[in-house]
Amino acid sequence: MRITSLKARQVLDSRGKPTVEVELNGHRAICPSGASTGKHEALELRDEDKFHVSKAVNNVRIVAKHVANKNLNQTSFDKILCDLAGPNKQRLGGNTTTALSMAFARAHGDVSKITNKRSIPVPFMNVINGGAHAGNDLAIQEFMIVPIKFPNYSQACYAGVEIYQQLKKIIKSKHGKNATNVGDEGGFAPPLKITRDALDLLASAIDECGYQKHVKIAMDAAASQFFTGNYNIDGKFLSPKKMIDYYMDLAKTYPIISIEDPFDEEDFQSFAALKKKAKRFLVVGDDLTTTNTERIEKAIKANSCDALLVKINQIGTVTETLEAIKMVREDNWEIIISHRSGDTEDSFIADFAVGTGAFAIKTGAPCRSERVAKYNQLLRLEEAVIKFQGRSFKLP
Ligand code: 2PG
Ligand code: MG
Repeated sequence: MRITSLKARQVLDSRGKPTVEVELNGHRAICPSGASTGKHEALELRDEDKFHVSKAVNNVRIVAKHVANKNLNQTSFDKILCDLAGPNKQRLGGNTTTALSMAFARAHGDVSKITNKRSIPVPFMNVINGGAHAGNDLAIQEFMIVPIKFPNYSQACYAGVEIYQQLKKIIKSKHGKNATNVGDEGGFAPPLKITRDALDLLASAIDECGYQKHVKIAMDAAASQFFTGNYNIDGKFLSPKKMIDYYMDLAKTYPIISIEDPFDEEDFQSFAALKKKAKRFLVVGDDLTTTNTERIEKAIKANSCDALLVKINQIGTVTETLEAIKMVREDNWEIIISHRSGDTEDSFIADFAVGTGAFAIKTGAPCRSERVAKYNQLLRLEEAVIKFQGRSFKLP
C-alpha cells in the first residue's frame, strides 16, 4: 500500500488526558493509555509537563519523511517504526508508533480479517474496580464476569449486561447509592477492603440472574501494585507462598476461570508455582509479559502462564503484537485481547480480537462509551456469522 497522506493530532482519552491520534490515508486510530503500566512496556512519550503529547504527535513528521509515497505492507511499515523508535520505542514514543501502526492496519484492510483465524471472543467484563483504577481499598484491581457458556456472542453480552444491572441494585441496597458510582473501566467501586466481599457481590448478582451454570469470574490482581516484598492484601502482608494458598482458596469457593498478574511482574517462578497447582483456572500474564516476545520467551521457559493478555501499546506495533500471539500459541496459551484503563472511542481491538481468533476480549464493564464501543462493534461483527468462542471450558 502506498502512503499518500499522514496526519496526527492530540485528542483526549477517557480520563481526559491527551493522547495521539493518527490519520493515515484517511483512516484514523487512537492510542490508549494505562494506569497500572508494567515496567517493561514501550515508553509512553509525554511532554515536560507529563501531560500533553505534542512531542509524540510531532514525531509523526519524522516517520512521514521515511514512509511517504513508499509501497509498504504492515511488516515493512512497522519495521521502519521500530528502527526509528529504537529500544522501548524511546525515540518516537510507543504512543506514536501504536497509533501509526493501528492506522496503517486499518488503511491496509479489514482488521477483523488480519489473520486467517476468525472468531468472536468471550467478553471479560470488569464490573468491580479496585487497585489503581478506583478510590476504594480493594487490593485486587479487577473483578470480571465471564459469560462463557452461551450459544452466541449477543446472548453472552446481554447476560453480562443483566448481571451488571443486578449488581448495581445489590450494591445500592448494601452500600447506598454513592457506592454505585463507576471507576475508570465502568465497573462499580464500592467501599470494600476484602477480596471475598467483592467476589460475594459478583456471585450474588450471577445467582440472582440465574446464570450460575453459564458465567464464570475472572480477576486481574495487578499484584505489582500491592507488592512491597510481601503482598499487602485484606489488611495482611502475605508472602508469595501464602499468596498461592490464598488464590487456591478463592478458587475453591468461587467459579474462577482466570487470574491475571497474581504476583509481582518480575516473579516468573511464583506464576509457575501457581500454574502448576491451578487445574481449574488460567494464569494470565500482563505486566509480566507486556506483549513482548523477550519477556514471553522467559515465561514460556519458566512455564509461568496459560494465557497472554495482549495490549498493542505495550509493545508499540501491530506486527510485534502478532508475533507475540504466534509465539504463545505455539505453546498452547489462550489469547485475551485487552483495552487500557484510559481508553477511547476507537474500537480497533474488537476487530483485532476477531481477526486473531482470540479466546477472549477484556474491555471493561458494559458502561461508559469507550468500553461499550468495543462490545457494540462485536455485535456488528457477529452479523458476519463468525463462530463464538464460548465453549465448555477445558484447560490445556
Ligand atoms: C490491566 C489494564 C487494563 P491498565 O492491568 O490489565 O484493564 O489496566 O491499562 O491501567 O494497565
Ligand atoms: Mg492487567
